[in-house]
Amino acid sequence: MFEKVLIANRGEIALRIHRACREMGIQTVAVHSTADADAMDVRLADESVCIGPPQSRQSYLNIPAILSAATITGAEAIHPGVGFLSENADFAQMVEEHGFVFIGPKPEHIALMGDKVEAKRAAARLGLPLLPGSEGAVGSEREAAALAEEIGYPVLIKAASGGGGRGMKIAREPGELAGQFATARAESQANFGDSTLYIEKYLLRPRHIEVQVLGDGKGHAIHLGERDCSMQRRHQKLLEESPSPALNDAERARIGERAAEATRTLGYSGAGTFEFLYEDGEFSFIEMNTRIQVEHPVTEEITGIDLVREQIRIAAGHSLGLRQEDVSFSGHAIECRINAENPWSFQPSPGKVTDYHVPGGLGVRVDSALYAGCSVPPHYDSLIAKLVVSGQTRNECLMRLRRALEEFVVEGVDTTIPLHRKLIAATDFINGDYNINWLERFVEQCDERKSA
Ligand code: MV4
Repeated sequence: MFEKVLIANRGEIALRIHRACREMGIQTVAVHSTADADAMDVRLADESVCIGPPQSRQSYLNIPAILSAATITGAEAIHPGVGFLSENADFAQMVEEHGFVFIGPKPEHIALMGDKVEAKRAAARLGLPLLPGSEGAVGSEREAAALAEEIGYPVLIKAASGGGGRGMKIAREPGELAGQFATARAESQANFGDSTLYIEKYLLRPRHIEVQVLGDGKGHAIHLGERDCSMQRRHQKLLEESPSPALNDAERARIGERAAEATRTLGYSGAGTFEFLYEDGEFSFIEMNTRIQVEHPVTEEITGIDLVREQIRIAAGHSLGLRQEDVSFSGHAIECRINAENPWSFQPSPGKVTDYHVPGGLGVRVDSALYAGCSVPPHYDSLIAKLVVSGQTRNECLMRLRRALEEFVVEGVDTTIPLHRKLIAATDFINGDYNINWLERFVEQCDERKSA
């Protein structure tokens, strides 16, 4: 096992990785920008190295500075966390070339899944269900129009280099296709330096359901069930739960087994997530994420498996100790993302946290690097805490979540806590009856929004 790991990230997820390392007896190195010098994740690490000024480009995305920090501290492996360099295949490659271990999948798998056209081709080969659409890239507007007639409107034009909702354009009827195709092409070229596009049938009211997998690259792979991530707005997830209230046990087992099988056939190593849209009882693969995800704790809560520890063990060359039959699913878990932002306008709200009190008790977990008196810098993602609540049933989980949100105190910055309190009281949410469009409409109807 590694003796020392460098954590190439910040905040809540950096602390989460530190915790896994600590329990495994691994020394940690924090890297940080000047804006994060007093952060809790930096304080708790065994060593820390300042790698640059606040701007991400000059610090958390500064590859030479991170590799230098690993060299001078004698770290053996680098964990990229989420965001920043976590899905950068060139970074993973460079880490290995400099003699360190990248705690994540092989660079070729990161690159494969980063190209959404190649990812879909791979998914097709692996036997995963896909939406009707182009096989590979669409070369011209004429080709797109012909294909759209075949699959039927509405269609969605997506960028091969996009993902996570970036670079998508809807054509609702034939008259919209040419314009949307041209716009998608221009925006994709401008944003990603790549104008490759593909098209799919556009689903109007899907749920977003993703399957967590672990592979060891040596022929073993398992799934850890699904997470329902439909509660989102503008591609920012607000709340995630597992199991999904939309699936029955047969659907759950079937999609899990297919994802595990795909992971095994790929020879994938590490943690990964297959994203699906789910509508009318059908799953359709859309993307694969080749990193640990923000919402991984809900899976940990219902399986009891430490996903970051598994990532580290796999990266250190261990075979997956767990077999599918060793994984048991128990109860229900919900994560609320607490962001430092106005809950009605979603405007970021950086600043000094003047008071802080976290909820506790049975089934309540808070992953956060916040403390009373700390600063939330304006330069980064606004996620400041994850409230993860579990219970034996979804109803118990909901009751516990309600009281945990009542206890949570964050003063000095605006947070999404008031929105969570309101949304978990909504009948549709209580009934598990929501899709990816639900939250947008809910927020529009909130009176608080008008005065925000
Ligand atoms: C779609 C779709 C409807 N139909 N594809 C957005 C993020 C990216 N991962 C794929 N996305 C979507 N692809 C087809 N053919 C709707 C979305 C989508 C979405 C998906 C998951 C979670 C939230 C979303 C919000 C808006 C749109």
